[in-house]
Amino acid sequence: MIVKNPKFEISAVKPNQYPNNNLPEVVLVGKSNVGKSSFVNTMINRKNLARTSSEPGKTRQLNFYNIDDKFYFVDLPGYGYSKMSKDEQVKVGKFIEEYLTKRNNIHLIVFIIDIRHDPTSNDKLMYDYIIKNNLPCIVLCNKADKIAPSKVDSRVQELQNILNPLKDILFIPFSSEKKIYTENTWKEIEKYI
Ligand SMILES: Nc1nc2c(ncn2[C@@H]2O[C@H](COP(=O)(O)OP(=O)(O)OP(=O)(O)O)[C@@H](O)[C@H]2O)c(=O)[nH]1
Ligand SMILES: [Mg+2]
Repeated sequence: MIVKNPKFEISAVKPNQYPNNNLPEVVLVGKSNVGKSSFVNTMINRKNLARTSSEPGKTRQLNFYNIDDKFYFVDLPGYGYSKMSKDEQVKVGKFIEEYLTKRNNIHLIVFIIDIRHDPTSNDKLMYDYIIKNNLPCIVLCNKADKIAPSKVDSRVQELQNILNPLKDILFIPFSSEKKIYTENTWKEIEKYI
């Protein structure tokens, strides 16, 4: 897809703040620092439209990016950021859950994990939640630049064996750093929007 005019539209923490024009939404989910905001920038070819940081806990609200009035990327705060106070973790967890359960124009969850690490217990909880709620999902194994190219495919297989032994969900590698595997990912996203 060639993106021409991506715009940050709004940050939200409750339903009456969500955009109300009913465009399809493609939602970035995953632990803190895994590369959700970087993913948005990579796919739309902008350096810093979505704010990123080497420190976990950068994104604290639901951020809606309007992609050429065709769909939204919705960038969520990550989970598992231990420096966030317990109160704030609970608050953030609640508005993420509210969004995922109530929003009916979610067309796809892009669930991002780190290709180098086995899924955390929070990853497993989130994955199970997505599947139980019948949300359409693909899994991106990000930071593929961090391992040898010859190991990428087998590592993606390993991660799928852990989370999705039935192999009915698509698992693909990704790298924002090297901007590789973006074509495949666009092809998949386009099927859902
Ligand atoms: N090597 C490598 N680094 C990456 C990649 N994607 C993201 N990063 C780095 O990982 C760090 C975190 O990226 P973010 O995009 O801010 O992560 P996030 O998931 O949005 O984090 P939160 O907002 O805290 O939930 C930054 O330093 C990025 O440069 C990648 O594909 N490869
Ligand atoms: Mg972020």
